[in-house]
Amino acid sequence: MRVPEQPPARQAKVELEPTDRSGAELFRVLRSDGSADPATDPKVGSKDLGSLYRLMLLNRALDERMTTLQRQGRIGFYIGSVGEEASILGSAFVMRPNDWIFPAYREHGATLMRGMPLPRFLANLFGNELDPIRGRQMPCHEAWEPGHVASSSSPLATQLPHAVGVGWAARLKGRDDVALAYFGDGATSTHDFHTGLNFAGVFKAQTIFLCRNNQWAISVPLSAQTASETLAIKARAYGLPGVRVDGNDLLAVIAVTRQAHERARSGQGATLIEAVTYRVKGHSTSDDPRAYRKDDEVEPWLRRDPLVLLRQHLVHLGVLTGAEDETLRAQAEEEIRTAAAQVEKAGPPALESLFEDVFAKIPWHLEEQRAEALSASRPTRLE
Ligand SMILES: Cc1ncc(C[n+]2csc(CCOP(=O)(O)OP(=O)(O)O)c2C)c(N)n1
Ligand SMILES: [Mg+2]
Repeated sequence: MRVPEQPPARQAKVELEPTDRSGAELFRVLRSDGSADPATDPKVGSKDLGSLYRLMLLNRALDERMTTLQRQGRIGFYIGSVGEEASILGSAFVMRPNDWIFPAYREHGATLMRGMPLPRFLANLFGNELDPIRGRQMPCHEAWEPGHVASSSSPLATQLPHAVGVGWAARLKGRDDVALAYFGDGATSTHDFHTGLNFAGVFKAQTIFLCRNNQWAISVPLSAQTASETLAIKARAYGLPGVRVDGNDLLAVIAVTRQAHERARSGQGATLIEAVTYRVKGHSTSDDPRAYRKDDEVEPWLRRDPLVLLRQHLVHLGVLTGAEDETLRAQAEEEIRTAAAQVEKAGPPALESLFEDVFAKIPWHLEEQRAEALSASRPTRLE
């Protein structure tokens, strides 16, 4: 049976109170000449701005290199964040070491910022013997407990109730820890989005909901995802503030996340931030967006690339020259290339490891299978 084509949903217009920031207007700091609006500038020092720019370059180089390795058949899968780096790095930058991060699956930049060593991250992609979980987790699904980064979440929005639990526990214990949960526009259509925001509203959980509205949920455009005027406006129904920010403007993301962080840590409760951005590449290396969208939709977003906007700002401040920029780019690419080449050299997990890590005492039938697998007639490595 052919399903009749639906007209795209109409975004309903709602009258907002003057102080509300969940309407269509975007909160911005960076201006077109590269300067920061003094009225909204979060005043991040140039040393921190430099570190953020270097990490953004590293994140971009990582995405590019891993996509190439996947195309060459050297890793199985990759999912990146090209174009969305400012919303990820800007918000993670505000978090303190005692705070917690609950990623979806594109927030590798945040995980690296929280101190996960690059080789350890890469080992998950190769799933080789350097990977502590020996290739059993999906590639690109890192976790970094020492940096308070929970395991990446493939099932959409299941991380929201987890982040609310941590944010609520902090409140009950009288601590000022904050939990930041990342998710996409598509995840706002799930029951866990509702459960998470509702619970956070009622119990004033110390949680920040960071929605990366990158306009697409694989092949589903935002217009088919919701009839709501914005995503931020959904916060109102849960009794939370909603803020709509330019997700490609690093400084704007930092400014609004700081306010949400201050609100959460001082016991005033959660905030929903809608970071308006764009998924420049396919959903993952398993997707070809040319099947469902036109290139001319992408083009205007390339001019608002978060890397370009931040570079313009650094040049405007006089802390970055074109030559220095070239050097930093080359360094980022080299760092990724060297680390990946090193990690790739490791062998696959030992065949024996198939039988480990599930039972404290291996049951008799697995003992038998292990003995058979390890017998001389069999290969001793997983290929
Ligand atoms: C509960 C659930 N439903 C469906 C899927 C399949 N799925 C994986 S990613 C994705 C799209 C998610 O889009 P969005 O939330 O906008 O995040 P983005 O990938 O754009 O960052 C879907 C539908 C899933 N992983 N989990
Ligand atoms: Mg999306």
